[in-house]
Amino acid sequence: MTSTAFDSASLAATETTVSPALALTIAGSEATGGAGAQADLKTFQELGVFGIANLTCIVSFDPKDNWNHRFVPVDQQVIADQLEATTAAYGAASGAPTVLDTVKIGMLGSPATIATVAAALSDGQFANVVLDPVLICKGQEPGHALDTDQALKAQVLPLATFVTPNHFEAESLSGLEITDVESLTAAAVRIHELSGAAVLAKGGVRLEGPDAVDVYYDGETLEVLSTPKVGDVAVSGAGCSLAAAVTAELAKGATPLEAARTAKAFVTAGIRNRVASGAPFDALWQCGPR
Ligand code: PXL
Repeated sequence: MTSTAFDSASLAATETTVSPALALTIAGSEATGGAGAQADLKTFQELGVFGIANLTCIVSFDPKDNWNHRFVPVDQQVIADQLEATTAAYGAASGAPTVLDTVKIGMLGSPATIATVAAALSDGQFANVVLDPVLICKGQEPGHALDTDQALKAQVLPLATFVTPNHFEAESLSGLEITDVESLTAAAVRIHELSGAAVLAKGGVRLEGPDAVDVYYDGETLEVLSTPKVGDVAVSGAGCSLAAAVTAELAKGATPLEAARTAKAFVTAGIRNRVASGAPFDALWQCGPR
């Protein structure tokens, strides 16, 4: 006989009329469940938000090739179909009791996908557009990656209301070298000037010192968010989960600064409770805060 955590009789008797906040992630699938849409949905669920995922690509790490990414794009029409279905079900004209107005953008992976997604975002249906500017994918062909980076900067960055670049992405988007909190701050200010968005620039384990330092800047408020580092190695899914937690909090009505603070605490707890595997990196576990 199998046992479950739930009592099926009392579950069947439970009914709720609460209409939860909604959030969409437009992201890639990462097959092992650490990053990508899987991390986003787990984060949304953990933070009490009804999660929706529209997939842009499927990434399978290759254990025979140093765990590099094998990247397969989803057909453009299929991406457009997912966006159409989601908008019809939850968009402003859908008649849904709670309207979907918050989206997270994760890995897009190709100029074609960037054009498809930018077109869907440009009608202004989303009040909150959280961009995790995933620029490089291990194992991607460099020429292709450069085209993708340029398209992301030109077409999606201007639509974002909140951006969460990591160390590498913040250097690439700002054109500045980042070696310490001061240069991370300068990069956050520059990316705000370029995009108009609130920026949470992540130093993570990349900056020296005992603390994992991120810088928040929205044009008015500058805040350095700092927590003691949990180990010195980056954990898979930390960036995705941080941006997803920001997204979930914005969907529930938090201010951008409140969302950044909650997301930092959520990810720190998830890193403390990380999951090990046969891969050479651990994965963040979203149930950490429980
Ligand atoms: O963590 C960045 C990321 C985002 N999205 C997908 C990924 C990865 C990294 O592996 O595979 C789909």
